[in-house]
Amino acid sequence: MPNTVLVGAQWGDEGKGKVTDLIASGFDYVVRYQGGNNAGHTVIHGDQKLALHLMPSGVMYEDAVPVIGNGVVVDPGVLIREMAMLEAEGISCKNLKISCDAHLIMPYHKDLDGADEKSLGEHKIGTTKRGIGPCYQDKVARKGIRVQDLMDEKIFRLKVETALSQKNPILQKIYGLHAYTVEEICEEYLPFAHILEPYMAETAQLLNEAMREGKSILFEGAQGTLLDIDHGTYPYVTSSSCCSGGALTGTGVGPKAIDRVLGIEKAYVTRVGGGPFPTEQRFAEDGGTPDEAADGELLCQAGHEYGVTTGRKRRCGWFDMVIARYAAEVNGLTEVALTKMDVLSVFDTIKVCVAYECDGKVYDYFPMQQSVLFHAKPIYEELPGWKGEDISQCRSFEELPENAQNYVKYIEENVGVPITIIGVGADRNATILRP
Ligand code: 2SA
Ligand code: GDP
Ligand code: MG
Repeated sequence: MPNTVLVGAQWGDEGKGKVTDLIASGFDYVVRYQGGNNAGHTVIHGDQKLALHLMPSGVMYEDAVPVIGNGVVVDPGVLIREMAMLEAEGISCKNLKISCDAHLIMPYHKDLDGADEKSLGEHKIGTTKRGIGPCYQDKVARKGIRVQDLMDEKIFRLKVETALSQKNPILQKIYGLHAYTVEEICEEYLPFAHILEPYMAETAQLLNEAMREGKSILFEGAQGTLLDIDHGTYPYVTSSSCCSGGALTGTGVGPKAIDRVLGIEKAYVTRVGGGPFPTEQRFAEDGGTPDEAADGELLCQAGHEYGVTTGRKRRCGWFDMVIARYAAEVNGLTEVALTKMDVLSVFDTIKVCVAYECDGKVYDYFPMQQSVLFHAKPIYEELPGWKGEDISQCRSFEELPENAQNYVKYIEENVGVPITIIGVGADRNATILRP
């Protein structure tokens, strides 16, 4: 199998969990390289949906080794609970490897995430409040506490003490929140060490050794291109490198390791949290016009667009070719999986944004200035739909209604990357493979 990076090409929730699960059986290792338990990746197990937050979606196959790379931020309590949930479902986590260099999400990170958001008022980012941003802040500031620190009680205590000397005044004096004692944190975190120690590994070495032995790796991205700290709609982004480049820094493999970059795109677009979204069909409660609200609500209900981690209603809109082309470039996409095509069966006609208009200027490329993106008016092409046709049983491209085939071809031609996988339902097998 070619070593593959699987990356979200929009604002996350494109169906990465399903596609990872679909292709994971062919790989020896499935590796998460960034983000933390802000992610919510849905996989179907038997007749129920499982939400994975930290565990790579490859855990569903016993032969694929799931790896949490150094670029991930780990909330150890959440990870242990997730492992217990999976074991209770009969899914073994015994092969899991956790990078010793991954950073730990500490209790004060979660408090600070909530407090920072509150202080931003209407300009808030709309984070998942899982402590992701504050944990990455400490990593970059060289004040983080890592998974390996759990292995030595003396070092762990010392690091917590140093961290608290800086965090407690902020928590208490600026935000009026609880100040932690070293003992309190050690009591909660040190027991995690005994549970997690068997899984801790030098994962960069492990993966490089595996590649020398001819083993294959699937790198599972979380969130999406437009949420990337560098390439996304900053500051309305997450704090990690979601794009394909993050797969290298977040695991410790070199660029020559990557053979294939698979971008996951929904057949429409969703976003959860704040920030610009040119093709958004705003809900009535968000000030949308009746037409917009009707389309937004239809997408949301037909697509069950609610956050897997927080339960928030996702903002919905039409497919955006400008961001699709941008994602193809910044990730170096070699293939695309187009998911949730079945959801579009509720529309007579389907709009696709081909460019933006702002102050009399037309942009067919991702605009340089964020303010343009905020004020951009989408220029749409309207394509005929396949309303009322149930495409969820289609298993070959030729079985799709002609207008659905044309929709796929239209996106493929305009983005310039082959669409090799088409999602027609949430199940693993509700998929069309296009060799
Ligand atoms: P954070 O918590 O610091 O990463 O939030 C920063 C922004 O990143 C967005 N973000 C996400 N967007 C889509 N899906 C995500 N995962 C969950 C899901 C989200 C949920 O699968 O549905 O349940 O709400 C995810 N994680 C982070 C976030 O909304 C902010 O805009
Ligand atoms: P991820 O974060 O990219 O893994 O995506 P999420 O799991 O947050 O959200 C995707 C949702 O769409 C999940 O509920 C999936 O079960 C579902 N899903 C994935 N692919 C398809 C598809 O092709 N059709 C339909 N109807 N649902 C899908
Ligand atoms: Mg998700």
